[in-house]
Amino acid sequence: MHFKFTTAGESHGKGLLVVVEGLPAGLPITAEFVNHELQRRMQGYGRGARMKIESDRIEWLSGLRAGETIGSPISLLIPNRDWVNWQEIMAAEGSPGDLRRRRVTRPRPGHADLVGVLKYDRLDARDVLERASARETAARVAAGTLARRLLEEFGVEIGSHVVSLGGVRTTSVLPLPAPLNAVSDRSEVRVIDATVEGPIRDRIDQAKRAGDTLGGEIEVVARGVVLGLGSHVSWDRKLDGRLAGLLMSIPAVKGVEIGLGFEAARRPGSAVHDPIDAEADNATTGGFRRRTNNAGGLEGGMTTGEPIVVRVAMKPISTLMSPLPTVDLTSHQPAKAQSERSDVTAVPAMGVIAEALVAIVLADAMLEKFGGDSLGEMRRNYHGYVQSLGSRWRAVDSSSEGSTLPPDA
Ligand code: EPS
Repeated sequence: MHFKFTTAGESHGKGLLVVVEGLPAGLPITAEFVNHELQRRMQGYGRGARMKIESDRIEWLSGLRAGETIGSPISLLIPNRDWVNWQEIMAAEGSPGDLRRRRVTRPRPGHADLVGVLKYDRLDARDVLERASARETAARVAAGTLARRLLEEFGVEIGSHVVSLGGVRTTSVLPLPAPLNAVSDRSEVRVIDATVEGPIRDRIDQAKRAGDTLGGEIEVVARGVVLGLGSHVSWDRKLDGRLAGLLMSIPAVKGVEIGLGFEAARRPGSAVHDPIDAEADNATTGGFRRRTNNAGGLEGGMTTGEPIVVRVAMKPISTLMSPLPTVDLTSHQPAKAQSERSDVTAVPAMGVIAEALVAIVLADAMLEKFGGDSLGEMRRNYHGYVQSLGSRWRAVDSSSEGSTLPPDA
């Protein structure tokens, strides 16, 4: 079984549609639970006027009865409140007529506009930007929240925080609070280091005045993930690759690091790899623990049972209020790029989106390993695995078979 999902919908169309398949029957979930995550995604200092218009809430279309999944595909709708202002421009049918004069013809450097119109052979960059818009991430957060609900049943907690924004870095606060979001969600820029809150806000204000935009980095931490999700045996089963792939698909994301990430490349092995200790009562790690977690919870493409730690870097949004030079596609003359209402930064929101996508990858790996038709079946599979994790090695210690093994086997 796999967690499969698809999204549809334009930024200023009627709404966003999500279809999720693979969740077992019997998983309790409410619209309120999903709406809470959608609201979290809409927050953050530096967001634009659109977020004052929207109030994202889902409408279930299928897959649920009496508050529980029934095993069939789940579909849901997130209506766009802004649709009322765009009905004419975004009408599904009718002649282009008047729209010809309102075309987007000055592609923004850094945006999908130019490549999209050429590749798809369109005469209006709106046909591209509507789907390239980060509005689509609302749909992914909804899908990811269903995954998060499944993971909760198995004791997994996922949170995130901003580690840098507009070049202002937070100092690391270790150990990280748990649950992480209880602290980061209290901050308008989702930092847990309160001393940088003011400087980051100032940086955003400054960029806004200059008509500029800002990028930054976030960190996602997933705790309580059992050892052994993913696999070392084939490239497409390695969980680090699956995480990086999905996270890199967030609009404007340019980099993903796991654990120490790029810093690991600069250190000797003795300062990178996490020494192993025995910890008999730690069931989800098979009776072991790591003194450090530089690996970010993944070795050989498999979860170690330590927290999964992933950092994601986002470039500044490509819609600038002080637009960059481009070419007008109708005249082929130099022009200023299209400047639409947009955000100064969406880095705090990106953390919420990244959490949702990490949840999707983990739920997918859980379903692959323990999946069943019902939540009860999945639970039995999970607990059976956890109970037997490492048991053969424990038996070796006391059995005669064990004594025949070399001491370092
Ligand atoms: C976006 C532009 C802005 C953002 C939008 C992403 O929207 P608009 O063009 O309507 O002002 O607010 O993000 C969202 C709508 C959202 O829900 O996150 C873009 O061009 O990518």
